[in-house]
Amino acid sequence: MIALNEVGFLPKAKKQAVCFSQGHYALKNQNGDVIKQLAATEFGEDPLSLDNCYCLDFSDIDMEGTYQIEETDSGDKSCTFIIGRNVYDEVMRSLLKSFYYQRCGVALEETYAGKFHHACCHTGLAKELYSDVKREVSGGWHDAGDFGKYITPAAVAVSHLLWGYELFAEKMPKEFHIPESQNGIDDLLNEVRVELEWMLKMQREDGAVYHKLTSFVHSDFVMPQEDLQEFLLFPVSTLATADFCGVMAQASIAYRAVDEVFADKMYEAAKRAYVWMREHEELIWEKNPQGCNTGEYDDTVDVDERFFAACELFYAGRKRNDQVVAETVILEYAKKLEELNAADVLTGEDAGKLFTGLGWREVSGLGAIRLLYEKGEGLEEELFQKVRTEFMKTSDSYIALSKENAYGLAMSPEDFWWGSNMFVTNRGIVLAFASYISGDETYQKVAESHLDYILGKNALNISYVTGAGEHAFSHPHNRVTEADGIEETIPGYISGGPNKTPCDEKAVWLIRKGTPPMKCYVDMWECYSLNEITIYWNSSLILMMLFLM
Ligand code: G3I
Ligand code: 9MR
Ligand code: ZN
Repeated sequence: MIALNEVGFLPKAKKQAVCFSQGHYALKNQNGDVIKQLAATEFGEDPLSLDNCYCLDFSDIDMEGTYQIEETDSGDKSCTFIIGRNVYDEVMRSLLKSFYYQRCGVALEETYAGKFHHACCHTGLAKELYSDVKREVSGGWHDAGDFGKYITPAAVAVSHLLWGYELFAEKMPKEFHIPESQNGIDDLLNEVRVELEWMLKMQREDGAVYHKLTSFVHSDFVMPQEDLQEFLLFPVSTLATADFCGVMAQASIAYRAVDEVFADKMYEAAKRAYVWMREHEELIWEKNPQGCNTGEYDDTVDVDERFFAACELFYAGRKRNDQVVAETVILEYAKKLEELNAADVLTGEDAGKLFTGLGWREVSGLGAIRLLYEKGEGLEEELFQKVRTEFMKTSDSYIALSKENAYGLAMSPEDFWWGSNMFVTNRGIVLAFASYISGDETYQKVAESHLDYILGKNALNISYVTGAGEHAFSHPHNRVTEADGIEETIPGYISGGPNKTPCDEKAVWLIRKGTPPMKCYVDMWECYSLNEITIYWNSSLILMMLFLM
């Protein structure tokens, strides 16, 4: 087995493969001509896979073309792959298009969805969980392989995508064949608006935002239009309200140039959320009631969400000469985060780190990216330097960590939780952004390994993106792909990936105790704790790729 990025490499990128014996390796072109003999460097036992690994490097080859690596004694071959400037264009397009396939409350027409078209779903009024209040809250994207819609992951997905647009609009396809295409606005903004419009409906008149909108229990594996359960509005939370504030402020910046009315509407919504958030400084969030099994997005620390909200609204306000957030508020939350970190209270991505969380539970990194991108303008130099120092410190620790395994990943064996692929892509973003602000390419080079891993350079020799690469996974835990009766899987979805503590019935049964973290995965649709898809895993991969393209 020779594991590498099955889609291929940009000419300028680092190019490496992992193999499992000393052997004799040759890089061959399409005609079978040997382009280069590759020496295998022994790494030793890799702590993430427990395999004895060897590394091959052919970074110096930058000629565009189709290639393959062969072990000449055994005839063992890698996938064929491409070196080319446009090598990721198609994957990027399909990753972006996936959000269209997640749309709720509308029919997916054949013109845009092709064979994956389906009728309109989830259009009834939703009822507040503990009252008879009903609201019209249709629209947006299904969160994942389930049909629920949750504010905190939605905010994170939108934020990733808008950063992609703010930093790299020119690298994104202008159109990806959705109903709004050719309306004069880039499709990224068209598609993201679908989610933003839904989020706006989720805000109460007093500014607070409902935590989620789901049925009481997950539906069976049916098409969305066949799920006729009532959607419920779950109690407002400070987590959802702060995240909403942050992302609406951010979006008010991104949409200003194309639709001022919409931008103003979001800005005002962000302000109302902010006022409510400041009036409720204690965490408000409820666990699922007994019997309810839809996503909890459980989080008992809302300080990072508040930090994100404050950073975005501060800069959105500055851009329109309207100061709502006092500089001291950002400082206040930054200090609280430091205290929590010192007390070891932060979990998940943020555990032991500061200002780098980019997942549904930890969003301090979203606030930090804004603050660093704006070079701390208008803030005390000390605050800016603190955030920058912590951000770079974590990036340095990621470089050190990446040297400990054969795959060059900023991952430790402990990091392979449910959704480990997002840990990989979020860390890739942190590294790439460290290069972006420091001008030091070293971080970016390490980030490249993270893309390689997702696209096939891993112990299972599998690409975690549907439709991308020879060994792409194809049985996601996704109600639509299972229920549509179509053989082909919708392309452009990243899997949650290996999970050393799986908890769905099938995976618990299949993954034997002691399996190395990187191998705790099977491509089976039943395994939601290994193989589901979500909007925020897709958005994270998109943002990471844009940095690297
Ligand atoms: O990172 C922490 C670690 O610090 C801690 O020590 C450890 C102890 O349990 O937990 C780790 O957190 C894990 C977390 O994912 C990491 O992001 C949790 O164990 C794990 O349970 C959690 O899984 C989440 C899962 O829901 C269950 O809550 C996934 O991240 C999250 O993506 C997933 O989201 C689901 C929704 O509920 C419903 N819709 C589909 C979606 C995707 O599967
Ligand atoms: O299918 C559901 C998946 O989308 C969620 O991530 C997961 C956690 O909320 O729950 C899955 O639904 C399972 C339910 O929790 C328990 N019974 C089996 C369901 C999947 O077949
Ligand atoms: Zn729906």
